[in-house]
Amino acid sequence: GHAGKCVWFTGYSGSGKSTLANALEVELNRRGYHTMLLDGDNIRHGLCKDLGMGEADRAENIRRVGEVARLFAEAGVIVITAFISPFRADRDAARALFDDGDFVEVHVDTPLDICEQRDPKGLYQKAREGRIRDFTGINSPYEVPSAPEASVNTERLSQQDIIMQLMKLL
Ligand code: GGZ
Repeated sequence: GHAGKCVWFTGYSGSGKSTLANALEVELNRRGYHTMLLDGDNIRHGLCKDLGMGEADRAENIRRVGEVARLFAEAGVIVITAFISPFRADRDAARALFDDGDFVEVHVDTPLDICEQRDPKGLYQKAREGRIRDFTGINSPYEVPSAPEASVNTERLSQQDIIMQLMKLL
């Protein structure tokens, strides 16, 4: 199929990736598009349950997500992914699986201090207390995308504005 694409959200834990990914999926479905949302809930508990949060395991997680995304896209589905995907090389390897224009990288550019204030799962606090190793932004790096198709600021724009911005890209 040739309508397939991948919309790849990247950003810190608590940045709003999953919320935006869900809202984008709802909007695409409303317009009649067939979509597949890949996130930690359906990937890290199944296909990638053997993987942890060290750098090599994250690379493997993202590699598998990229390959699954490509398979769905080949079947004509619009795939939306929501993973921190902190390493540029891993995101670029996923991008390389797609034709030009079919991989739309979206940096959810919520500042770390805001993500840490939100702390919806209490993970930042745990990480600060030294109870989680390799926590992105605290003791594991996040490499900011150098040329994302979109960079969205969840503090300044409403969710609806962001979704409209992304729809124009697709
Ligand atoms: C970052 C972690 C960690 C560590 C568990 N670092 O906000 P969440 O909770 O629901 O999403 C985060 C998720 C990160 O998994 P990803 O598959 O997106 O990561 S990657 O793309 O880097 O492979 C967070 C939770 O798991 N979590 N431990 N150490 N986030």
